[in-house]
Amino acid sequence: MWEMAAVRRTLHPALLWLSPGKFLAVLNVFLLTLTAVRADVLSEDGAFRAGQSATSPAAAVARDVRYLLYDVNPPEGFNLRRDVYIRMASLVKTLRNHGDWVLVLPPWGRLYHWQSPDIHQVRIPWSEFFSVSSLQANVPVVEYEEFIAGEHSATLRDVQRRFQLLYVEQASASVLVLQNYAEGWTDGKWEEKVDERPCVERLMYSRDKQGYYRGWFWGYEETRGLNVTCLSAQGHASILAPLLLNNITSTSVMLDRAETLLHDHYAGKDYWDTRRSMVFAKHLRIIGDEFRAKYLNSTDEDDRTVYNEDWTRLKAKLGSAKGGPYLGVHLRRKDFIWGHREDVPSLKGAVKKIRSLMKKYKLERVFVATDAVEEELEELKRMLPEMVRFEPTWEDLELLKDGGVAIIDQWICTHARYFIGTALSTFSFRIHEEREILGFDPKTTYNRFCGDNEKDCEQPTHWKIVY
Ligand SMILES: Nc1nc2c(ncn2[C@@H]2O[C@H](COP(=O)(O)OP(=O)(O)O)[C@@H](O)[C@H]2O)c(=O)[nH]1
Ligand SMILES: [Mg+2]
Repeated sequence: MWEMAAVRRTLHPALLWLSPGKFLAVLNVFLLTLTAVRADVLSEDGAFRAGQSATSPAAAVARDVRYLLYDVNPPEGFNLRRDVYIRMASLVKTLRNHGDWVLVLPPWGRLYHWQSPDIHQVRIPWSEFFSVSSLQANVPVVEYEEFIAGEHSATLRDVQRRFQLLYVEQASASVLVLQNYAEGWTDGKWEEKVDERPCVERLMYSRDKQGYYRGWFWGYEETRGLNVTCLSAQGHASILAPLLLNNITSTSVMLDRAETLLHDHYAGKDYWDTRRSMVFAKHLRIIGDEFRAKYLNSTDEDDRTVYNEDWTRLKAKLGSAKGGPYLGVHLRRKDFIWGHREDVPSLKGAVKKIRSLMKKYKLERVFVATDAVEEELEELKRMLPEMVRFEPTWEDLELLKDGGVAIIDQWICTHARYFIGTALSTFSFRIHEEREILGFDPKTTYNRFCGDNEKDCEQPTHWKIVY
């Protein structure tokens, strides 16, 4: 890092007096030197001197840091992606037993469900949805923008953007595209394994003229892959550790289709540590809390849901949370009803259940989170006129984005006296976990609607926190 501090100090004045042509030439050499050797420093007079920082211990240390990047199958939604983060955090913890690895947070964007028109929803940093310092208390993470800024000065980065001299070593990774085995399980036997294999699906990366791989890369056009390999993988996330440690030499490695890997230990301590560290961004919690107070007569003191920002200190006793005087409902529609799933109710069936729960728990208010289309929403309002919904104005939506609104919906459902969700929805599952963290009685949490004609309506599983 010292090396770059020196660059930052000297680059700026040196550039000011250079003519554009000369400037570009110098910059070009600068970039090449940085990328190829990274051991050269710019001296006071703007010339290059090689070899200085190669002896600097700080630089040597900095070079030892390795970065794990990942991405998920494009059609997957927000809440499965949150689950994949847990798997990757677990892998990074394993890698950190052998070296200094950092997890790079994949920017949010281009999600299928984020359909609000006219809102720019790509390259969204995690800080818009989560408290990054809370994540960091679990495992070292870095936002993507910080990662590409990395060892390069802000000045240099701006210059690169302006002149489109795009190659940044930091932003290039060996890309490993994970996939299942083409042949499935051999002999019907499950075993954990990883092998380099021909790509099963069409590769979503293509080579450019310079020989680098272009791909989605969260909408960052300057990011490229140095090489792309398909890996068939079957097993828990950490089975990749030996390969990443011993066979891959690039500083940064990206796992695409990371959802292929399973949890190291689902619902174990490490799982829950990571899950608990995924604290929602403060501004979203505040908006949710204000809404609860204003429309649902719900405050943390009355509801015994006092939160601790420091997740490492939040350890609520099971059954201690009371929750606000309202029923929380997550009613997943859209693709869940298009498939005519038999475990999803009709609106009429859902309203009937809602009314019976309100009666049973003596609740006069009901908060409904749903992705229902406008038509269904109108129908729902007709049948359940008293329902309360969080309805952002366009200005709010532009600020919070679809992801922020979804989190606020989840936060409000989390604080309800009683919650009922939709079968197999990861959106509902995340609410279960959040309520578990706050210390709700499991009976008030692990509930789901049944389909109108569903015979065996199995209720969700209670996963207890391991502290
Ligand atoms: N605001 C809001 N968005 C929702 C709700 N239900 C679904 N969505 C949107 O639809 C997406 C559903 O995808 P996903 O997160 O994968 O959950 P799943 O498909 O239900 O397992 C969410 O990420 C939201 O963008 C809801 O109740 N409120
Ligand atoms: Mg989904």
